[in-house]
Amino acid sequence: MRVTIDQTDLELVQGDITHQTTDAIVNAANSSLLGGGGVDGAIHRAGGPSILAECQRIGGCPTGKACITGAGYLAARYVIHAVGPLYHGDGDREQVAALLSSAYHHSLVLAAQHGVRSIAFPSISTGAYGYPVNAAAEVALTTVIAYMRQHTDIELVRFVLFDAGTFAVYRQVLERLMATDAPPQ
Ligand code: AR6
Repeated sequence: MRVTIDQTDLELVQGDITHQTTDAIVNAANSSLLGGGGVDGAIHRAGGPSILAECQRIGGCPTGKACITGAGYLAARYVIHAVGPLYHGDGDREQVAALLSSAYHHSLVLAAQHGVRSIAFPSISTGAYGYPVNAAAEVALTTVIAYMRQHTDIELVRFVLFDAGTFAVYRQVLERLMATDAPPQ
C-alpha cells in the first residue's frame, strides 16, 4: 500500500528489512546497542561485525532516542538504531506512547541530518517488547505522517512488516488515518 503525503511517499510492505535498498534502515534496538534477537539480530547477522563495533563505540542510546551507524554488508548506507519502550501493560499507556513516538521522530530527524532520502522502518516495540500492534501502528503512522507533513527532505518512508498479521493491522490503521486525516490549513 502506498499513499502520498505532501509530495512524499509512505509505503507499507510485508518483508524482511535487511533486504531493503533504501538509504537507511531502522533497527528496533535496545538501549545497550549491543544486539539481541528479532530484527536487531537479523540486521547484525546480515550486516556483519562493523555495525556492532560502531555501536560499541557509541556506548548506548536511551529509550525514545536513536543513534546512527554505517550498514556494513547491507545495501542501505546507514542503520539507525531506534530504542522503543518495553510495554508493561496499560497502566503507563501515555508514557510509552510518547517514548515510541519519540523513537520514530528522532530516527527521522537523524536520517534527515545525514542526507537520507529514503528510509525503512520495522514495527518498533511490537515483538519482544510486547507493545500491542494496533496501538503501536497508530503511534508509528501518526508520528511519521506528522513529520512528512512538516518536512519534504525524506522522500520515501517505508514500513517493512515482517508478518502478514502486522502488515494487515498497519494497513487498516493507515486506511483509517487517511480517511479521517485532513491536511492542515
Ligand atoms: N525485518 C522486518 N521486521 C522484522 C524482522 C526483519 N528481518 N525480524 C523481526 N521483525 P523485535 P522490539 C519484526 O522483537 O519489540 C531485540 O532483542 C518482528 O516480527 O525485533 O522493539 C532488541 O535487541 C516485530 O514485528 O523488536 C531489543 O532487546 C518487529 O520486527 C528488543 O528485541 C519488532 O520485533 C526490541 O524489541
